[in-house]
Amino acid sequence: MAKTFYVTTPIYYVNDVPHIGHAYTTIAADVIARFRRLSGDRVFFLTGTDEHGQKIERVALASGERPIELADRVVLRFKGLWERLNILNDDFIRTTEERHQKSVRELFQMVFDRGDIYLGEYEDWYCVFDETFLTETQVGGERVCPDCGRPVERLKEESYFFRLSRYQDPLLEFYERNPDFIQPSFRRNEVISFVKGGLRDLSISRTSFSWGIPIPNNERHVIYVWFDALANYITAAGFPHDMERFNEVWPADIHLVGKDILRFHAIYWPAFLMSSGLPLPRKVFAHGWWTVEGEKMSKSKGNVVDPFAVIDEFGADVLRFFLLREVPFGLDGDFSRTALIGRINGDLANGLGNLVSRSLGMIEKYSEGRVPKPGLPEPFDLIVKEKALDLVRQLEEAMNEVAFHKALNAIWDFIALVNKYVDESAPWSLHKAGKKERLDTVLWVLVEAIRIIALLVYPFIPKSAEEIWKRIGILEPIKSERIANARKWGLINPGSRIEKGGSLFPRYESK
Ligand code: ME8
Repeated sequence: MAKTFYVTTPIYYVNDVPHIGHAYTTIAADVIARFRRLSGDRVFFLTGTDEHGQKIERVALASGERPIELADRVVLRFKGLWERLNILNDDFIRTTEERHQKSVRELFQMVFDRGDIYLGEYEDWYCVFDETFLTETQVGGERVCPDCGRPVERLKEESYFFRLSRYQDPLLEFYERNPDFIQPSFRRNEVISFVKGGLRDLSISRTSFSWGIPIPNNERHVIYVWFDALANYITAAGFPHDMERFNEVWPADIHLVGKDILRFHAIYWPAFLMSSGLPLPRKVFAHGWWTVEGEKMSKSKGNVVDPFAVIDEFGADVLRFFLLREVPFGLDGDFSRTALIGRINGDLANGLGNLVSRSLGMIEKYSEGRVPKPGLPEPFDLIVKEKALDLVRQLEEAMNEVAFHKALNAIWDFIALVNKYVDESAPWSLHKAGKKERLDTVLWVLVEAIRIIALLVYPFIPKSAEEIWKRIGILEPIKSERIANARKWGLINPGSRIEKGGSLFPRYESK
């Protein structure tokens, strides 16, 4: 039996409510998961929340709550957002759950038994916001975090260390043998040169606060929040409570992360796993960073985009579509109202929406609302057919590269072609001229093309795809359809009743 396809998002910190950056990663994972399910794979799609650590403890304290109260409150915001975005995750992990605490202690013990953990003293810098240890050189004279720019703190405390230095060569060999492990490739090069620059042993426990998982046999220490957090990926797969399932699900096929946390996933995580003897994930894909109207998103600037507000105004599918269509996956992008409205009016309203509404409108008008029976095809019909059948191949290729933008480009090129087919075939003139058989053929080709489009856009804009599916008269739910049927031409049944319906994607005025 084929292995379950396992896709993950980062687990998000509960110190803050979700914004479009978090939505981005989770939407991308959902698209992969839906695409895989359509392709017939068994899928395990995991997301969740990262609830321990000094940052969470401090933020809770500042708001007069216990850390778990803060977590219990914020986790609802994340779960609520995933529901509104139609995210179909198979599990949701919270690091405060018992199954996870057990898993972290077990992993720690395995690494310890391997001789990779020793007690020492940490004396250097720490960024609480990024929960990351930093050296003198990294913080510079200004004493700020090179990643987030916030002031860092001086630490001097007893600490357990992980012998990361021991894994420098094994990691380099692993990257060499698995050239696709880190994607995109320019990120891979960054990681490799970082590792070649030398790896210091990593502090993996803290004593100066208590909100975390205590170290087995030395409860004064809590386990470093990144060691804790990364282990979520194996916990949810069944480690160590259900090893049969674990062996079926693990390793992860893809960890999706933002570029900010690639180092943790591409260096620390594989090193912990190598040490414990567990298999390594197959791929870590780091996507880019969103700015807003050209500026870095930040609370102090007050420009953080609330995904709930975007969904209220434009709908979940629009947000899903925009984030994956606007920017090549892997590169940075800019979120702006103008760009968003441009995509809605252009791609969604004029492109897909218009194609569906005019095609179904003509069937209503010229064919009594039923899919007609086609006659013999003409050359342009055959071009549409050929392009439609080639689309699945292009989509699969793009999805294998995790290139959502390429997938959407291919689909929207096809939509443009079919819109052109409508213009050139001019069904209204065929009707006027009484060319019934030709008219029927054109209308049939249109429904067939729309069927394939609906299936292929389903992972990206599931609600709209479902709606189109219903309107073209297919009774079985789209989610139980298989992508293989997008490789077949002629599946739509003449005689099916279509439903024109209202506008799928209303146009917006850009202010
Ligand atoms: O780092 N643009 O959690 P986090 C794009 N708990 N993506 C963004 C973004 C932006 N402006 N801002 C955030 C953590 N993200 C850890 C992860 S995993 C074992 C532990 C996304 O709440 C992006 O995926 O800070 C980034 O990696 C993640 O949110 C960071 O979320």
